[in-house]
Formats: sequence, structure tokens, C-alpha cells
Amino acid sequence: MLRIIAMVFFAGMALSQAPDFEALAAQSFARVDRDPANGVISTHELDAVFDSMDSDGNGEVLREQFTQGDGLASLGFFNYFDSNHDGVILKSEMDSIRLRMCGAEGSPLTRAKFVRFYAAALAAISGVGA
Ligand SMILES: [Ca+2]
Ligand SMILES: [Ca+2]
Repeated sequence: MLRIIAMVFFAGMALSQAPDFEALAAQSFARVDRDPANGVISTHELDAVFDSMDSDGNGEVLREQFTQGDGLASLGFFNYFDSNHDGVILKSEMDSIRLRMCGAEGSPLTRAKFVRFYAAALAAISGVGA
């Protein structure tokens, strides 16, 4: 048991400290920040990501739809985003994630905040502690 915890712990450490995690987060940021690409992700840009994952347009993103997304999506963030753990990400859950990324309503979502959010999320899902 302890061994498993230690393995998960070190796997999480390796992932969050790997230099390519930040590169991955920066790539994801650049993919979302494109309308316009101005160093800030707007609500509109995040909505576009949600809509692109919600391929059947029913307002819910399933795990299969989510993990077809980019590199960060495949890292197991689904459960972190699915805050009520019902197996789908609703628009409302996406909105609360956006708020947590921003820090406060109306505060710009910059690349630094975006990377910080994912680093904390990664630590949380790896059981390392944010
Ligand atoms: Ca933008
Ligand atoms: Ca949910």
C-alpha cells in the first residue's frame, strides 16, 4: 500500500517537475488563445474549447470526448473538471473551472495563471497536494 502511494507520489512529482509539462501547458494555452491570440484567454475562447469537445452539442462533455482533446486533456484532468463526479462535464462546471483559473470574475486569464492552474491540478490529481 505504502509502495503504491510512493509510486503515485513520485510519478506525480516527475510529471509536475518535468520541463515538458510547462511546454505542454504553454502549447495548450496557445491553442486556446487564438481569437485573438493576445496572451489572454477570454470566456469566448474557453467556450469555443467546450463546444469543440461537446461534439454532439448537448451541453455535456463525456470522458471520451474530453480525452480526445489535447495533451493536457489526456493527463487525467477529466475527474478534476467533473467536480460532482457524475461522468460528464457540464457547462456550469467549465464555468467554475474558468473562474478558478482567472482567480476572480473579470480578471484576465493569462498564460501564467493557466500554467499555474494546471500545475496545481496536476499536483492534486497526483495526490502530491497543491
Ligand atoms: Ca485571446
Ligand atoms: Ca459533472
